[in-house]
Amino acid sequence: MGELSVFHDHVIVVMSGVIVLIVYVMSYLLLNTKYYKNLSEGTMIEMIWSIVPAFLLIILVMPSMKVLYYMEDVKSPSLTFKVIAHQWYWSYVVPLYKNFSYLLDGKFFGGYEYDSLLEDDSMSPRLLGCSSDLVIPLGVTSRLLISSTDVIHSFAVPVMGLKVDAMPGRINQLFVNPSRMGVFYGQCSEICGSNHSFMPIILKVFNLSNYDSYTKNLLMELVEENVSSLSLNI
Ligand SMILES: [Cu+2]
Repeated sequence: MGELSVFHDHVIVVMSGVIVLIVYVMSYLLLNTKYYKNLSEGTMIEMIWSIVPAFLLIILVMPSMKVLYYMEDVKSPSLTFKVIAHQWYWSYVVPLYKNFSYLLDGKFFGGYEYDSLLEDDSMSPRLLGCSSDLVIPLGVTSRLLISSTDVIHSFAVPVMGLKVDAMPGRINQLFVNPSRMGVFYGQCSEICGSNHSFMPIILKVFNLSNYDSYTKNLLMELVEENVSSLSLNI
């Protein structure tokens, strides 16, 4: 997202120069009452108005391609989160404590799965409250695997520069390495049916120690649900 922001500023600077020049030349020509009736060609000015725009396009394309490839680049993630879209809610599978898998009462658990539905809460803006959030750690490269069970949705958290379609039968991936803690809002961004507007996303970034205790709590919940007699000491 930082790279995208820098690219945006770069484009704004170049485009402002172009717009000022074009508006100046156009208004100058419109207001001018004199003309040179024998003028039919001018090699030098034609060279300039061909080469300068081509050069400007190259200046715009180079950083654009850089950001594009950087976004698609496969980093080496420490954690993997699964995001599954449904009509009309999200479900998440998040890694367990210390990114381990656990065998509880003979059942294998590689992650904690839960649903996140629209739910009004006083903290969130209207229609952006969720019954549960996606929590990721600060300063760690995480991978989000995004898919869908019914129709095409789109997982989008604009402030983090995240947006990818959730396609049924297909897995898309996003990488995120947040540089600050906080609560970040998103929504489904592909018209997916009548309740399309009612499947918000809350992405929370915790620092590592809070993230550790959060995943520990998830594991304890899993243990409580699945282990009847055993007492685990974690
Ligand atoms: Cu959707």
